[in-house]
Amino acid sequence: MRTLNTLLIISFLLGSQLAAQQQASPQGNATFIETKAQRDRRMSWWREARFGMFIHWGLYAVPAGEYNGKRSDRIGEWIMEWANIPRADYEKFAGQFNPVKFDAKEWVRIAKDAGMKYIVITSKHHDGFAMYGSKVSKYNIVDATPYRRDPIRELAAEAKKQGLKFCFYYSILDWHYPAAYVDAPGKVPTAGNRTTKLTPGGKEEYVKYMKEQLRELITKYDPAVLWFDGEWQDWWSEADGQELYHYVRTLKPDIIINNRVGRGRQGMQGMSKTDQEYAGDFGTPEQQIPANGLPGVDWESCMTMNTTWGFKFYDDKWKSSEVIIRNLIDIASKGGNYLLNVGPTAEGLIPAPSVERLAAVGKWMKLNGASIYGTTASPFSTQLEFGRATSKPGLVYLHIFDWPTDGTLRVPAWGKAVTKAYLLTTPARSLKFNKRADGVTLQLPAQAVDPIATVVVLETK
Ligand code: JFZ
Repeated sequence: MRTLNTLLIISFLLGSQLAAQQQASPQGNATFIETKAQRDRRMSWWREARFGMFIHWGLYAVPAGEYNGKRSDRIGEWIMEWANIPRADYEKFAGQFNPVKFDAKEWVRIAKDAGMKYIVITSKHHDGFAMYGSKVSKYNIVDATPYRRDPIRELAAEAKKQGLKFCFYYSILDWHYPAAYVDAPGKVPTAGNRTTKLTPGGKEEYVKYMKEQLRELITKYDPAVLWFDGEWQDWWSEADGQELYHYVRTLKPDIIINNRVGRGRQGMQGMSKTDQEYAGDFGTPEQQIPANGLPGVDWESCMTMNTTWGFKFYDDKWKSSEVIIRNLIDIASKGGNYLLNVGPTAEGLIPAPSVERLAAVGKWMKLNGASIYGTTASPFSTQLEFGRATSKPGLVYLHIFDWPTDGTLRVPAWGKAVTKAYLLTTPARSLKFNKRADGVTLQLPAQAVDPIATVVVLETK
């Protein structure tokens, strides 16, 4: 009955934006009513974008992976957990957080030049510290740091100015909220932990707090996506997730919300379970790329460039530009988005190795972006031996990772006839091709144009 009432209120509030047809796909929302056409419209910018920047920035950038001389292989933004730091001590990082070198325009330029179409930044991570000027908690960058400014306001304005979508990460797990405590062997009760407990009555109070912060975030900065996290607490249920999903969509009907709002996520693999409908619009594989895409399922792989999300000054295990570019292609060929992370320093700088790699991706995207943006998954039934493929109506893009030594590329059949073939960078020069029973062969130049990935375009009918 409560659900029915809520639905009636929502339908009333949103009027014709919502139709009375329940979405019933694995990614459907048990919580919000819209037609497939409405959902497709809401998701369209995100599906076309294919590539975004994740930014993990918070107080953890101050210790930068070292506490009392102790370092760890663990991720930097979890230092309050792995170094067992009591709340009162962790709070002291706020007094040392003064990112005077932060330059919103430069951050957005770095993302844009890399070919990224959206930015997702941590508004509040597990440590509970708000990176924006929050009125509901003094534990925020304006009120608790010498910086006294709101970098999020500047970043949101700059992203919009430069034509990128601006989005928020928000953690449900909160190590700083007074009602939250840790009950684990060897652990300080106010330190960070994978899971927390809440004092009696604490949950209602905390949910109210989250909702107030989310209202601030949505009304002040107008984010295009809300990327929840930290949902794996035993005090957080799927019903809670659905309710929160509903709340956020009510504040901004066309917003997009990830599946970590509820309990549908299948671990780090990240896709939603299919035994029932779960809250959330897209799956969130973490540090991995699914072996295959799933037709009709929206997903986004988030990945680091080294081995941490939040800045650690000694993490130098950087992925090469080649790996990063091929990951982007691999993900697009499976119908997903790539959310690639940077972890800025406490001074407000994106680390130079990240900037260099993003510039290399941008150089490739400038020439080859047509084979990524607005594409859908590979039309081939098996993975190609030489690389990957994406498609658009009437077009197939082949991404060649391994250049054939004899100059002949063997492409398996996929049920369409090729009418023309050329390299994406030289469309005026056609490539010779031969139709065969089992597909088509193409005559390529002797050398790869780009050893990371050369793109061949096939026009089809
Ligand atoms: C989460 C965060 O914990 C992490 O700090 C980062 O923000 C990443 C993008 O998302 O990663 C996870 C998710 C789940 C678990 C651990 C880390 N888990 O279930 O233990």
